[in-house]
Amino acid sequence: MAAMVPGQAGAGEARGHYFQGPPRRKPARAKARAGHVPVAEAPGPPRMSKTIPEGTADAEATPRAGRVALVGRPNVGKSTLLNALLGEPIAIISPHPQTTREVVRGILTVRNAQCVFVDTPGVHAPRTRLGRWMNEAANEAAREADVLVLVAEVPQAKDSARDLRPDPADLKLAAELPSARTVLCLNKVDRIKDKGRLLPLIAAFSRACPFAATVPMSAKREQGVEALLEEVRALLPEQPFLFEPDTLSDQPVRFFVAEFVREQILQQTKQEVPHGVAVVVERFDEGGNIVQIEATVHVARESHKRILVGARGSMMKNIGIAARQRVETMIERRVNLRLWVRVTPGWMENAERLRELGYSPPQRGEPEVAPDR
Ligand SMILES: Nc1nc2c(ncn2[C@@H]2O[C@H](COP(=O)(O)OP(=O)(O)OP(=O)(O)O)[C@@H](O)[C@H]2O)c(=O)[nH]1
Ligand SMILES: [Mg+2]
Repeated sequence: MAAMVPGQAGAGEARGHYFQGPPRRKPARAKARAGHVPVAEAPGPPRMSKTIPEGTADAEATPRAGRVALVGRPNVGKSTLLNALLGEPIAIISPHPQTTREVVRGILTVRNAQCVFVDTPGVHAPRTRLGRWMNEAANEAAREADVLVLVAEVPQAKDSARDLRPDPADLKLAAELPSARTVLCLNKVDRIKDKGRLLPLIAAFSRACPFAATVPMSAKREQGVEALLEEVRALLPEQPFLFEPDTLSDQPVRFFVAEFVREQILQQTKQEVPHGVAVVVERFDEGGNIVQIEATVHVARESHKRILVGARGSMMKNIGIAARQRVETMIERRVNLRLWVRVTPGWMENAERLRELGYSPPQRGEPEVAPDR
């Protein structure tokens, strides 16, 4: 079955650009699917897709489909959850808060249900224009969603005698969401040995908000993923699929390339450097045997550039190697990735610079006063 490229006329003509992808890896998708996973590349903005084997659709049942926003505070594990749900590591993850800056869409079609998961930036008290745009991107995704998953983390248990309590910021967020369509995902349950300690925490959450369901889970260990999928599926509206069933994401490969470079910077640098970095893919040429990619890494300060480049370019070299490997795994082709570092002072505050670096302004305009979260 040929992989379709969503939203593009004459996708079949792009057949020569489809590649064999890596074998499936993770549980939710793996249980539903068998065989190989082609990743598609097409002319114009490249996009990705996967193939579902024939015969998995339930012809009798009415299809369900919808947008499912994963929302929550920074660092609670939303992107880890997206990857666990999809069985593919498309979203970048790091121990730093505010890793995700723009929404990442990942599509999972299992039998007669299609979830268009939308991973969102963590809702936080913003200190820059970029931060305000990030919050608004999360709000917008929540407004447009059919189903919401509020991701909260089990708090670190310092005192084992005390009841675990919800973070007040989680309760504030919960109060703003449509509870009948919201599932609470209590992530990082692997942090506590005695699972009985979850009960008062769940009770406190339910007193504050009548969620449609609550699912304790560990996205990192891929525990509870199926249970969450079942709850989400039950809340999806009955309607035809929004994308071809074999679509993994409708975002272009270029977007993921920039994200994978940023992920390596987040992992290999410290303190304020990773937060001041933006990556723009300048060239994506897949015409030859090797895909040629060039990208510019923008940093806010000269001192950050020195750290990022490292002694005789060693830091950038390591970042480039790791990011290239990640891209090669995704598109199953050999890649030549060239990176440049450029100082672009104040890019996080300047709306024009932000647009140039690929960030989208809020659709409803910027709030006059930054939300206090
Ligand atoms: N112990 C534990 N850690 C987890 C779990 N899920 C995610 N993490 C870790 O939590 C950190 C943040 O994960 P992310 O998925 O980047 O969190 P996020 O909510 O997307 O963060 P932002 O993009 O900043 O909003 C990473 O270090 C993850 O490895 C889990 O189930 N258990
Ligand atoms: Mg994230």
